Amino acid sequence: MGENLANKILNQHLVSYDEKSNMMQIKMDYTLTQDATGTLAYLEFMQMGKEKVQTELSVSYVDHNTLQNGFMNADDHRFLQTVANKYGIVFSKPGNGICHQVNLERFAVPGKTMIGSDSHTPTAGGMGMIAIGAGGLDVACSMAGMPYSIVKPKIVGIELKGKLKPGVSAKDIIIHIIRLLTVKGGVNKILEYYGEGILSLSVPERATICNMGAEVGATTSIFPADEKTLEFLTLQGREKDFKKLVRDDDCTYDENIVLDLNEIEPLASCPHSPDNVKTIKELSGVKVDQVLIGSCTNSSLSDLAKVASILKGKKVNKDVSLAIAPGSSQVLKMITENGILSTLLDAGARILESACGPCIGMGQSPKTNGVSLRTFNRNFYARSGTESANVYLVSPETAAASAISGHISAAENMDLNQFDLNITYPKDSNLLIYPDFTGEVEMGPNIKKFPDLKPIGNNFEAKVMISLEDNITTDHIMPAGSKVLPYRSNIEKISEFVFSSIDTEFANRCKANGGGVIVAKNNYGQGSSREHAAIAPRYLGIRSVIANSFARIHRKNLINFGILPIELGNQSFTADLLDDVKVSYDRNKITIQNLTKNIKLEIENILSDEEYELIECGGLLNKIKSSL
Ligand code: MIC
Ligand code: SF4
Repeated sequence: MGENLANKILNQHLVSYDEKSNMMQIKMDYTLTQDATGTLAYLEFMQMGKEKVQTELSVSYVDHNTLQNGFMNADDHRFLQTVANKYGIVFSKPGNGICHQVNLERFAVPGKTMIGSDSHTPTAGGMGMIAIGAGGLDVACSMAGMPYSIVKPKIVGIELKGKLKPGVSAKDIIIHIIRLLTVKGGVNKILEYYGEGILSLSVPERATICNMGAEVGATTSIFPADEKTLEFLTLQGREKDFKKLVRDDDCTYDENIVLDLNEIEPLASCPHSPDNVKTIKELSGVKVDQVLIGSCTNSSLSDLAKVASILKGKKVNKDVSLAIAPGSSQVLKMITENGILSTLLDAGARILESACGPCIGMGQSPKTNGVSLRTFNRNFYARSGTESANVYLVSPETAAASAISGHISAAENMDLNQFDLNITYPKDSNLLIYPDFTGEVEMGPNIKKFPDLKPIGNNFEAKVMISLEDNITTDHIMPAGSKVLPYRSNIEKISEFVFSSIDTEFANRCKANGGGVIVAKNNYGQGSSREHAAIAPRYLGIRSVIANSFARIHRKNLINFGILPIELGNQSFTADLLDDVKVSYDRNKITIQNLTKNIKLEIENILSDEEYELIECGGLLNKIKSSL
């Protein structure tokens, strides 16, 4: 029997597989970091005693914290650049673009594996890579040459049939899939796309689909490397990087989904979750205050060409603010040369820097109760910076059509191909710096020593510090935005903001009680890979999170920093029953006792041997340091 594509690449990179725990260790060829997670990742890497990175390629991008208000972010950027130069990492300066977009343009190669300290690392699946998002410490370990452990994923085959109708886009395909699977439906799964329908999707469109596989919690998503891939690489002057990579025709999948592209309608993810989906028809008439086009999901040249085709000769509605962030300096240069930029400006658009910007709450917060349409990938509560705002995720086509009409509208009967994209792509950027392995690492005052985290112990009594619902995101746990992001390399300071958007007293309560435990329901920790959502609670004394289920990356981050994730599964003993608890655990079982209600629950300890050992040591960094 033949192999599917995901398993082909995984098997070529397999270091070991343990049947008992169902964990596989994978060799990672490439690593990616961005500045908001990179500072910690490199501080961690520097404790591992290596003279240089052990990967084929490691790239450090600056794209999140580009607002330099005060010295903090500039200190971080300088630290990142000097680390990169010393240890052999390519450095992408601020302004060069969003990591996932630049990676596609300059570095992604079919068949390679990549781990990145950003949950949208799977974007590179659009180029036929197995690219996985992880916490910074896991990326640091890969840079030090260690393999990466994942639960052996189930491979879901998604067959695309037919062709999209005009005005419907790759974004609508993935929003449709998110509606089918929900925000937790992809955990420990790889989504593999195939079928005649993929032949009409370009690499940037495939990348949009893989990017938002993160929104169902998937380990990653992948498309084959075929003639469309060669077309993209040729335009980039990288045809030598092409390698045909497809599934065997007689392969099978663990699960199957079939989608007819002709039947997909323009869709929107409504506030405040990507899986809260409605059709644009159902939403027509909703008045719009702001339209934002950009982010690692939809900021490619072809996205902006469609937007400009719709805006050509038209005016942005007087009550709408339209802002556009081209995904990279390459995209910006190209839209400057082929008339797209002047079309956008003539219509009344604001142009933003090539960076994450408003997607991570760096500016452009909507007005009070504002309606904001965004081509981004996350509309979690308060992520935009305005708690009362309503954020909808839509395609670039819908965004542009709505910017003109002033209310949510689909792009019907519009010619989307008014710009020639077969132009010469700039190959080199002065914003990419290649390392010469010299110099010393510069650590400005914003870079603080990594705190010592003690093991939690096998028996402890603790108070419940917060009790939460389903689908708590890492944006709830550790908010981002322009006020908090500058402290990503300062754990003491950033810990003051844990849960601050939903519970301003959380940090103080933890301090007053010497920490405690967190209880929650399903899919705790969905969204971003930020390990700060584990380190900062641990710093505040959180010992365990007791939940029905966890999102993949966050569960690993908790273990990496010595917090015990207790997974209740479908137990009817829900989190609500807990207040003061006593927790004890050994290799086989975990006992939770409610001290005030005299209830006791015993559950199997499902941690793997490796995970159990990490909890006992107080986390992965402690383990690595003790073995040096
Ligand atoms: C995000 O989109 O939430 C981020 C910001 O890119 C994060 C990383 C971070 O928090 O720094 C992610 O997706 O992993
Ligand atoms: Fe940046 Fe937004 Fe993409 Fe995260 S989702 S990498 S913040 S553009």
